[in-house]
Amino acid sequence: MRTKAIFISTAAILGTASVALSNTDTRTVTDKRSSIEIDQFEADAQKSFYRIDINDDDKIDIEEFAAQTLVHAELARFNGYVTLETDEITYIPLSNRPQYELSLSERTRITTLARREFYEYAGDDGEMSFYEWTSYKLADVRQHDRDRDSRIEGDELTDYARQVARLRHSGV
Ligand SMILES: [Ca+2]
Ligand SMILES: [Ca+2]
Repeated sequence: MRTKAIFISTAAILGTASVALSNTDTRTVTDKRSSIEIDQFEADAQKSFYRIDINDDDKIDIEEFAAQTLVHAELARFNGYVTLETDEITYIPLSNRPQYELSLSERTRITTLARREFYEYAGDDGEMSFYEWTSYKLADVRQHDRDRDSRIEGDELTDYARQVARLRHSGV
């Protein structure tokens, strides 16, 4: 059951990603001066909710959450960048393209940490509402806004991309 849920989520999220990649309205954030406003991350979080809610019950459960965490980490490593879907598609490159194939132990580490993270935001009902999901995503983004200027730029962007790819700071 669990394997099936993850498989379905992977297919759905990858399906959307390939649509995103064929979109011509794109930009890539490549240099230190480039920045993304936190509002843009919020738009991305809102759009992604419906993709991640595979069974369309307007909640993200722990399996959907763990699956999206793993899929986004794999996609970021495979592509060498993180995709942000706002009015346009924005690519945030990883500083060094990592080895994308995840070992079994790394997959286990990522999903175990994701499950733990899930309950911090899901509340007592053990499910994430639309609001809880966007709050979780924005809290994650704000952690990277070290100078508190409501923009993610330079090293903040790189660190954000590494976080989505679930790379450890020591590098992989
Ligand atoms: Ca759901
Ligand atoms: Ca900032």
